[in-house]
Amino acid sequence: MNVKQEEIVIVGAGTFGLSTGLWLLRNGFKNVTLVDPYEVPSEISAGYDINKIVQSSYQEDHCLTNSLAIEALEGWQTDPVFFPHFHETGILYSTSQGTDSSEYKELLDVKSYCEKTNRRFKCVLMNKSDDFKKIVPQLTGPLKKWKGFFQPAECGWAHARDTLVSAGREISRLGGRFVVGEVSELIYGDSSVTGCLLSNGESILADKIIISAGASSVKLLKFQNQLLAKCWTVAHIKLSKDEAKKFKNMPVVLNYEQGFFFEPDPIKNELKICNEFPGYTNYVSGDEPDNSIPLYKSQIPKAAELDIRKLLSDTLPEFKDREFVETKICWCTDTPDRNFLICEHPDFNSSLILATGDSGHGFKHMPIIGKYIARLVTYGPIALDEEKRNKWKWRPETSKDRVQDRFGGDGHVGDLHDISNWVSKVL
Ligand code: FSA
Repeated sequence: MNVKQEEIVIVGAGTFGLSTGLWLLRNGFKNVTLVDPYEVPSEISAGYDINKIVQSSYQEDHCLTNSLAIEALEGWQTDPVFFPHFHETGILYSTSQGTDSSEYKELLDVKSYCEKTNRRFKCVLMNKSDDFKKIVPQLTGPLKKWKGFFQPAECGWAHARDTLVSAGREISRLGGRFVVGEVSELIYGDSSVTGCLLSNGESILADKIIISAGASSVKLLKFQNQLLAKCWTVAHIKLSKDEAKKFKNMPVVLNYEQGFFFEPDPIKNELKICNEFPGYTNYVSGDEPDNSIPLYKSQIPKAAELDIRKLLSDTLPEFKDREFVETKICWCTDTPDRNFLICEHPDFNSSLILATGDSGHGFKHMPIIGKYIARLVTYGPIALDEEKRNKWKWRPETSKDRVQDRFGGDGHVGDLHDISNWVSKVL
């Protein structure tokens, strides 16, 4: 059968799933079905959010992330599905940890990589709080010990939820089908996966199944500890119309160890703030990575509230006591080395494709990641260049050497079971 006539089922209609559906249909596939427990925009997708950072420079040794992010940037700037949702505000990178810290070293590495890649702008180094205030006058707090740099263009933020909606619409327009349902298990044939079973008892048959269920991927399959589901914390405060006006087009303010925030969204005037820390797991049995399962909650730990208010005191003190109108935890899934897991599963003769392991930096790649997943579905791993093939391959042998690779908090990954004090939004 012509591969483009095959029945393709995509499990998970979030960032990777929608991008995959979009690119399969753009490439001429005729029978593409996306299954998710929720309609687009799926409220359990990490992309179900007002903003996500769109970065286009990393440290030089993250070269695959760098080249992909630059390619994705073009998608954010030119692809009609994506560009209406991109805000090229620039990003202010910062740390308060002093010039000997690993945070500062990373920041300088990012800056020098950015400068080396011949962009159409100049980065600005900032050594004291007044330097920051010149560029972002909205920052009225003490910015204690802040140092950093400003990348004025080719980066910013995307309206994440609207991007999911936009991709979903285009998929429908191109003939893709959405099924609202929870996949409870995969259906196995002799040496292939032949479909999936939904929790309502229905089944969907497929020639190929793509698992793009993000942190929930571990519910469907053993990943031999390659994936570790972890969550981070999000809060919103509401600004008045007049307050919000002052923030229009403000760059993303990103402090490596304290967290980040964005200009308020133009409809609800809500400003999203996240504190930075190494994340929380939710181990349901034992503490092997395969056993950390997402738990969705519209609350955040008290410790996260304190860190978010501390960031506000340091940057926007007038809002440090403003009530939260939204609190939630957002799930990602880390591979041991933070490269994605985009490959054929080794045991099922090309019928099972994995497109997961976002590692906390998936969203910005949404305009282009599906292009590579679609190539893998169409032609097999040979269609990926060697670097992608190696970095994204099935690699359980790496699961013993996990990089932690996050700043902030107490430097350790916590577990949700140890949290007794939770904070809710005001109703
Ligand atoms: O552009 C970026 O890579 C920002 S990722 C945002 C974030 O909250 C991380 O700061 C956090 O450490 C985790 O990876 C989830 O995503």
